[in-house]
Amino acid sequence: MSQPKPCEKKGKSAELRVQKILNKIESLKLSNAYISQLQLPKTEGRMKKVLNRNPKLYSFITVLVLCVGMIVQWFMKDLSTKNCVFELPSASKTLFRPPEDCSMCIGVEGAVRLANTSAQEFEQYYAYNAAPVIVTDAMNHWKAVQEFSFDFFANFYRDGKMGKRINDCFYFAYKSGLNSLQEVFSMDAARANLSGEPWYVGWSTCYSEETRKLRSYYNRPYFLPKTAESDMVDWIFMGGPGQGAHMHVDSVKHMSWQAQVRGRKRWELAPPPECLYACRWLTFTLQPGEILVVDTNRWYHKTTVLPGDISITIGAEYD
Ligand SMILES: O=C(O)CCC(=O)C(=O)O
Repeated sequence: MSQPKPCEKKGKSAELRVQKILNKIESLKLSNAYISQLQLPKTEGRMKKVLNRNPKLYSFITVLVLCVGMIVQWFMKDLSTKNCVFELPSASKTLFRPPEDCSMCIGVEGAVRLANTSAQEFEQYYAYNAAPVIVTDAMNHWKAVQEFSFDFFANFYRDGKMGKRINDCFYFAYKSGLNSLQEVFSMDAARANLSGEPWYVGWSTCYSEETRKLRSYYNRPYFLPKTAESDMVDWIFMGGPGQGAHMHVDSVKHMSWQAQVRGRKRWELAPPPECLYACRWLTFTLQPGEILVVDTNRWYHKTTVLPGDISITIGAEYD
């Protein structure tokens, strides 16, 4: 057997000393809380000596501690206004999406148009199916059809207390260059009336009070399954011809309905990349008064507002 090296000897004696201390603690029956409060002056002193001898190490540790402190503070500030500490970039969500079963889109040739359906029929054939469906008669008697306009939302957010808090939730600027709802509702009249620089934006409601107030202008679509529930979050997309959402896939929780309150919008649905050879690319136009039901978590989608009126869409998820 070979002789133990000096460092091995040191290791052994340290181990023995630790074991002795542990035995002593055991015999004294000290509580963990008491032990954790004990000072370790020798270790502290040694640490100070090491740091005094290495000013570079000392500066590095100081900078590190400062940085960690700043990051923690930033996260804590973020926590108070957002639901999540980490928001993954949307591209990474798309990259790590599990592959789809292409039976979701094989044989789907376009969006089916329906009217005079029932919640029962809709649930049985359409509500949880990946094929897109357009219901043409579900917006009768909605006040939103007469009332919704750029000015309606400007007044809703500008004057109400929601205006000050609205940026806490989701907002999509697309190519508008408008970085917040405040900026949207501060644009000049010519741009707002679609005679200036084109724009298109989207946002979600943030607060129950805001959603409740908006919902007094539209109803839960009559065809949704009786048991289906929606969160207190609605989505609004608004903007002018030639504009829209770029091709993307969502990572929301559920299926959604999207009501075309004003204007006309072309939808392009692309199958997930792994199904490109098995499924068709779909294109259809949503007319004012029509509601689209589509699984935006599975179909990649892109929208373009068609010439004419401003496009205003309201939508929500349902389970
Ligand atoms: O309505 C639009 O223009 C975009 C809708 C959309 O991208 C979505 O619901 O994920």
